[in-house]
Amino acid sequence: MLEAAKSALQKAERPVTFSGAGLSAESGVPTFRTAQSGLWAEYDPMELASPEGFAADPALVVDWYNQRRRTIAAAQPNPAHIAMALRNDMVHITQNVDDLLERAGAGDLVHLHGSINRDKCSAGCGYREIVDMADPHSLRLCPRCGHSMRPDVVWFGEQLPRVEWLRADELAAQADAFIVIGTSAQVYPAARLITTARTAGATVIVVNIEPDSAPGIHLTGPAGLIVPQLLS
Ligand code: BV8
Repeated sequence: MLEAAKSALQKAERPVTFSGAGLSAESGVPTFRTAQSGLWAEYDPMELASPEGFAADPALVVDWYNQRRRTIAAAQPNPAHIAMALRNDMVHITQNVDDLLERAGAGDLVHLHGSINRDKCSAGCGYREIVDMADPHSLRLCPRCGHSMRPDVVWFGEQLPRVEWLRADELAAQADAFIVIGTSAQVYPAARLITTARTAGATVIVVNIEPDSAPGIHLTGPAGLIVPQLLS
């Protein structure tokens, strides 16, 4: 399977990667759905990553993001991030909000669900700020308009950023190789990109620790081991 995938990639002129939480798992960043450990065990991430959750308890949601920020700040890009960063002939679409691909040196990135290393005004006045991930602010007010600041990520029930979504949809429709790395493909509309690419005739290559029956070339195993073999 690896040889078939490598040969398809060699022929590809418009290869695109599409990644999820499994890409960062080996860096020690918990995947979105792993049971929340310790303090957060009793909370549902789907609740916390939502406007309703933030409205109900903004300080709790900010603390949850800040714990994730500290984990990401202490993490290092793994060999999969580094192998992807070296392939600057590829565009990397990611559902991940961490900055590990940037820290690995990746150039052309499309963050569909925003970035956890930024805060924005919750009232939409446009104010944004880069966050010190190792020592993030607790809940605070927007210096421009006085409303609460919030993480600059896309919550459940929120629209994806228009420019990024349109670009990702276009890339998936034109890709001739679409490499799906570490995602359960449960969240829409992001997951729809896989169908878009497949329908448009791309070779879909799936890298996941779990076997999968969807059409495509499946490379089952950890991204940190397989992605460098695939992309080198
Ligand atoms: C929207 C940022 C329009 C925040 C995230 C019913 C049916 C269908 C859709 C819906 C529905 N009800 C509601 C919806 C829409 C909803 C949705 O899709 N819900 C799902 C859960 C059913 N979508 C939305 O709300 C989206 N917006 O639809 O807007 C709209 C607007 C207004 C009103 C109506 C409609 C917005 C979704 C964005 C949510 N934000 N992240 C934050 O991070 O805090 S989603 C978040 O979860 C991630 O970004 C990612 O997208 C998702 C997690 O998925 P994965 O990345 O795949 O991670 P997961 O843990 O699931 O899987 C890990 C995978 O890796 C596994 O397969 C595992 O086997 C593998 N793996 C693990 N380790 C490794 C590995 N693989 C390789 N190597 C390893 N080492």
